[in-house]
Amino acid sequence: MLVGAGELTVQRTGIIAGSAQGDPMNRSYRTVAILAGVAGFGLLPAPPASATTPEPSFCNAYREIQRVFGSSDQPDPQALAAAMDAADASAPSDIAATIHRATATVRTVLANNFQDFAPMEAFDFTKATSDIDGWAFDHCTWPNKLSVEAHDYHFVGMPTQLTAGDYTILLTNHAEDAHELTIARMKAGETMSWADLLKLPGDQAREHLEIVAHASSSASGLFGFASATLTPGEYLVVCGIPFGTVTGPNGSHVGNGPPHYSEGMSQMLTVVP
Ligand SMILES: [Cu+2]
Repeated sequence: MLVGAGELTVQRTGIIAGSAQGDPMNRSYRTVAILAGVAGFGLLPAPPASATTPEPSFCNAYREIQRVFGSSDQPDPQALAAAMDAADASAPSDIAATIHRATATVRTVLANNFQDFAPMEAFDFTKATSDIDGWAFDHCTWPNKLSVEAHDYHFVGMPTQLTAGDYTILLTNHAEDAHELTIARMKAGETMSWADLLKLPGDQAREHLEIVAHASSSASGLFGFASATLTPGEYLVVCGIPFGTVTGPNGSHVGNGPPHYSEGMSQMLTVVP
């Protein structure tokens, strides 16, 4: 979840962010969404089996942070603050320092009413959130965990059919480019075909979609995290990051190419009862 300035821009230029241009509140939302699980902290060493058993309250708080930033348009600052308080209070010892560092960073942005995102635009923050994502995915006893890889330019490990329910998804970047995993379905009443939708630029495609879940993994080795409640229906799993987009400790660059899905980084997902 941490994201450098570039990552923030990546979020805004991905398919999920196509409608966010110029909207400061939406910008803040995307930033925190990243914190909440998008671009992971990558390469957290796998804790030994005897590592601290996470308090269920931490896992619940973490999911609440995910929920606050999930698919709604506007996160609730009070709900976010409360969830971070709960996460801090229940932080397991072996990841506590990273959790406290990340929440402190977000609080500085909340305190200035999302006017200054600089604290959350450092790659260190992106790395920290990635570490938390990976740790939580490994240790929390959530149902229906899915581990999906992002490659240039396709997903590996994303099922094409799932049973309806709650899912936790960890996206790991195995590529050089920044990637995202967005699960979306057509808005009610849409008649456009999926094939036609995938011919559209990201900002136009986004207008036809209801985003159900989103994870972003901004650089090789980093994690992205998403939780989703999937009801029966047909979904698109897609990456809308523009070609040429990279994020890293030495700087970030947002590409001006077409979205990754134009080269096949998408698949369908059928959710059955
Ligand atoms: Cu991609």
